[in-house]
Amino acid sequence: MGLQENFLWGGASAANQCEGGIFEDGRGLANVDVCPAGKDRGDVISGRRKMLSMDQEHTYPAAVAVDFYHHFREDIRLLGELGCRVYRMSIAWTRIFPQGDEEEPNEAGLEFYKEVFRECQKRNIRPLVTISHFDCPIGLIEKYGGWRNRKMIGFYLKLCKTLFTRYKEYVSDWLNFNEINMILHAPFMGAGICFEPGEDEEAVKYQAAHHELVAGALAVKMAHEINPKNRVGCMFAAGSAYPRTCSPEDVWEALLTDQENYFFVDVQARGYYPAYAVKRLKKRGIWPKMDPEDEAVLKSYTVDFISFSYYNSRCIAAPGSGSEEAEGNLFKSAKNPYLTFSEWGWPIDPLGLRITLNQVYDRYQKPLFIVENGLGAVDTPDENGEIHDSYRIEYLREHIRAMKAAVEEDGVELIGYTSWAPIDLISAGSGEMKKRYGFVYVDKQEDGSGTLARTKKQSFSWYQKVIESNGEDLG
Ligand code: BGP
Repeated sequence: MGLQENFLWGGASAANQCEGGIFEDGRGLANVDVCPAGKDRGDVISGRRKMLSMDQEHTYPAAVAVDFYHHFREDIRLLGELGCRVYRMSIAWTRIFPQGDEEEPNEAGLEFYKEVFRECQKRNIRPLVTISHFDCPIGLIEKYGGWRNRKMIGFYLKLCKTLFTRYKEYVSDWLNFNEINMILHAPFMGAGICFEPGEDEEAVKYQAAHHELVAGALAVKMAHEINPKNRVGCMFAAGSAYPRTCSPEDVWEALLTDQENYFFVDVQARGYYPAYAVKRLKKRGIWPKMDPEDEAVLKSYTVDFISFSYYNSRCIAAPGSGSEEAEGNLFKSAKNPYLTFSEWGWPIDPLGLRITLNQVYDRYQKPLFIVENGLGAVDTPDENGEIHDSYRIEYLREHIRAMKAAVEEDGVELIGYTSWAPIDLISAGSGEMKKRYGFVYVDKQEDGSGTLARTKKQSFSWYQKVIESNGEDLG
């Protein structure tokens, strides 16, 4: 019993939340660079306020982030010390193709990631690379409107081809899009979409989703052709929807919420639009425009595994039931009276991870990979500069316990677990620095000050033991 010996323990991050260095070595500007911190962020990431460049009034946390661009050797050494067997990271598209539609890639950008992969190799860490983690060149948004345009498929595949060929000897595990279902909730951040006044937003989102689904399938095809060892997974923001009560109306609403989420994985893992989506999109008059070959492409190139982020479950009440709201990973839902909540109001539900793992595995029967799970909290160093983050240990311990139960007692096939995020970084949802997830504290403060020095938190040695014991010693 226990987890398989080669279980992939590790940590996960995203280029735009840790790298900084956005003007270095020929890198171009991306959607994620121009998402400001503060009150306007919500309107920008949802595509309702068009912001395609930086202004003086706002601050842009991705510009420096935690400066992984200049600290990657130290950071990867720390990951090695933690015992990470895998590092999930992403590529900043605009380091490779600064505008997105160039003929030739930017060699300096390619060199940077090669160095990152070499460093991983030195420490026996296997990279798991997200090709697009909320990342779209501004050049492609200005000229083509982002993923609403079918031409994006070609630009994305060009990026894929460059990555698959250039990094053949370093990388064989890939994710095509981070949290693909976020296109419905944060379409500018997820897909570079800004809405025009009066247009049917749902129609635009599902058209863009279709382009990503086709692009993702063609990426699977290309990855397998270039290197038969390549494995490509999809990635979605998971968290089962619970009905607020056993009233059939609440149960029905919860089912609709799950279907909205699973839609993407249904296509990527099974290879076709599920019946409920066909009916509803057609009835709403927003069935996406497709090319004749799309159906065959989706059918032929399904993903090798399914990965997801899990932060919380959702609690769903029928419209008009007047129940209180709770926050969550870019989704709001009803407040679950049986759970406690993080400082950011996200529900804490470890058993929910076991439930989600079971539901996803029952539905697809493909290997699963938990590629994000963690607790965003304010960490305050004590007078000696130490951080006692027992709340984080508690959160992770209970989630890992639930994960192990899903594997050991329920038979779920699980490849690995990468916690979000081993080293503090910028929050995607809020743009804040003070919402920290790491085992390593970065001295970077909300106002941009700080030395960027890295310090291990209490949770560092705890996670080290977890990995060392392959999840047997949870402290
Ligand atoms: C997911 C993203 C990550 C990460 C995480 C935590 O949606 O894939 O990029 O940021 O959520 O969310 P937040 O940063 O909003 O706390």
